[in-house]
Amino acid sequence: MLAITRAISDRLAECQLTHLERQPIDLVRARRQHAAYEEALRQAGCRVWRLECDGDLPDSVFIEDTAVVLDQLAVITRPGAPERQPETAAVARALGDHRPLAWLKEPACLDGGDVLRLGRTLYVGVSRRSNQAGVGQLEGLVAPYGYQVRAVPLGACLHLKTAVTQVAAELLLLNPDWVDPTAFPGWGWLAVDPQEPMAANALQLGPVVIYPEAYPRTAERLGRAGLAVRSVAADELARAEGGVTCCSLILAEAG
Ligand code: CIR
Repeated sequence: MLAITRAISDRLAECQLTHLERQPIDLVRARRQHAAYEEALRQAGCRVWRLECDGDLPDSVFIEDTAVVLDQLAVITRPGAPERQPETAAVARALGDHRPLAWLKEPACLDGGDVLRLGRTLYVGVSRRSNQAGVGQLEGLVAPYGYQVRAVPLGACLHLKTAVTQVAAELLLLNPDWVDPTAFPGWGWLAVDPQEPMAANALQLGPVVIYPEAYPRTAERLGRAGLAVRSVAADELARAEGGVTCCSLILAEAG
C-alpha cells in the first residue's frame, strides 16, 4: 500500500473551522504528531510519500479531501470550502503517476472525507462540503467500473467519516446521533462511547486500526471487539478539525 501524505503548512492555524472555536495550534507539536502518524502508517505496511506543503494553503495536510482513489481511477474532488480548492492541483500531479484521473466540475462540491467506500459501494455524506451535484458526478465517473453511489444524510458533524468509518471486515464504528446505522445494510456496527462523540473516525489498514489516543472509552470498545488498536496522538491536528483518515490517501500499488 502507498500512503500519500502532505506536510503541514505554517498557516495551519488559519484553517477552516466549522464546529470548533479557533484556538492556538502548536505547529512543532502538530508536526511531531504528524510524523508519528506517518510512522504508524509505515508500521501498518504502507510506503509513505509525503508531498510538500503549499505554504499558502492552511488545510493542505488534510489530503483525504482532495481525491477519491479507487483501484481503477482517482477522482479529483472539488472541495466544498472554496479556499481549499487550490489544494487539488499538487495532489492530482502526484496521483497521475498511479491512476487515470477524472475531475469533478462546478457545480459539484465534494470532500473526500464525505466518501466511505465499502466494497463496491461509495457512501457519500451530503454535508456542508458535499452536494447532490457532487454525488451525481461521482456516480457518473465510477459507475462504469461497477461502483454504486449512495447519498447519506448527515447530522451536525463535518464529514461522513466524522460519523462513521470501517474498522474490520464487516464492522463499522459510528456515532448513531450523526448517521443512521440502517443506511449501511448488511454491515455490523459498534457505537462510539456517548462521552466521545468525535470518536468514530478510525483508519483501518488490514488488521490494524490507527486510532486517536483521545478516545480511550471507545478504544476499549474496539479492543473488546477483538480489534488491534494502534493508538496515535492526534489532538493538535484535531484543533483544526482533522482526524486520522483525513491525513492520508491510501492506495494499492501496482505489482
Ligand atoms: C476543514 O475544515 O476543511 C479542515 N480544517 C479539516 C478537514 C478535515 N478533513 C477530514 O476529516 N476529511
